[in-house]
Amino acid sequence: LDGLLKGKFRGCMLGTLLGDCLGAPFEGEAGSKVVVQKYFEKIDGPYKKSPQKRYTDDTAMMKSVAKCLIDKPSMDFKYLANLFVKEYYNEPRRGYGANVVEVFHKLRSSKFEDVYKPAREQFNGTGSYGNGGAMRMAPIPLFFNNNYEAMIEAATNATRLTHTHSIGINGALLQAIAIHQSLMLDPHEKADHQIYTKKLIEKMKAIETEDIHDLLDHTPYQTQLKKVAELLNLETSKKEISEDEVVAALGNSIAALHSVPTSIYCYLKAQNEIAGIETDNPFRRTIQYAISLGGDTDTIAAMAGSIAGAHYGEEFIGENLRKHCEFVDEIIEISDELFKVTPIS
Ligand code: R7I
Ligand code: MG
Ligand code: MG
Ligand code: MG
Repeated sequence: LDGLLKGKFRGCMLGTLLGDCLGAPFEGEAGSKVVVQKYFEKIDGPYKKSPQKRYTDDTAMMKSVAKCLIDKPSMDFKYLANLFVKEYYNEPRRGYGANVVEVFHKLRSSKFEDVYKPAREQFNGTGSYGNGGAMRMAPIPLFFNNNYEAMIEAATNATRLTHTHSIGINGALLQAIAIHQSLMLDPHEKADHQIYTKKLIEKMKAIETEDIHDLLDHTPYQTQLKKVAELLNLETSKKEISEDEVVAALGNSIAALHSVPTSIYCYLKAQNEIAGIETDNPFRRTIQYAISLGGDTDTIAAMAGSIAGAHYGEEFIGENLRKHCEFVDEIIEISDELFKVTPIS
């Protein structure tokens, strides 16, 4: 059982890395199943040496979250803010969100006096609703897999360092909850998408309680999740849903509300065959399909990949895909260190 969980840790962390690296070349493009199928045929075909795909801010920040848990298992958010800033100034050209860099500048110049203040000041005080909190979530549901309440609290605070808009925070919480749910599943069995989405909606009901005054819908994630469930139900009754329809219904942007539910949809849909995606492997199918939707491809593939990786575990992640990405061995090492410090009941 220990080995199973260790493999799921690796699968989840590699899911972020591989989705990020393989999705990054398509960020901001219109989706295309045909183009992305050809791309994956090359990557997953007979190995030809080629420059490895580089990871972006998604993995850079996820790595800091993992390091924080490894170094300070009781979670020290000032330390985490330091790690984010150090990482950014070391390698600023990793494709960070346009506005979040302002937070890093302010954190540094204020000497980390109040680590939550710079994020609160973003966008004239509303805070960012970008998916930057959600994209780096993976280590938190892994470490707190035994303690749901502690997971929610840590995920909230880790997000608030850069994102304070309730959409930004609740998107990160939904991502953590999805990983947490998938971690509990048997790698060789499919998740029942009706039960899976119903559970997510129930948990979001407990989270989307405060009125969000600047929004017409006060339970936006529950609304999105109901759409996810509807799309999957339509597919069960044999109706094919096009990528355009998915994007129109759920979105594919850098807004957390229009990317986290999309990632969950990608993962659940890719449990089964998808026309135009030629692979038997559900992990590859998840990230390939996510990238086919276009838009924020690195992040949607990274988030879908980490949920899928938490379900299937490392053994479903093929050698070919790994060879084309930088930092694979390092992520495995970090994942194993995280596993070592994780409290097991
Ligand atoms: O959320 P964040 O870390 O960006 C993550 C994304 C991922 O796709 C990464 O791969 C990377 O490419 O960036 O960074 P932020 O700068 O906080 O938010 C990203 C963008 O979302 C901002 O630059 C804005 O365009 C938009 N945005 C908002 N726009 C208006 N009002 C986020 N919050 C707001 C808002 O409140
Ligand atoms: Mg990125
Ligand atoms: Mg608000
Ligand atoms: Mg992105």
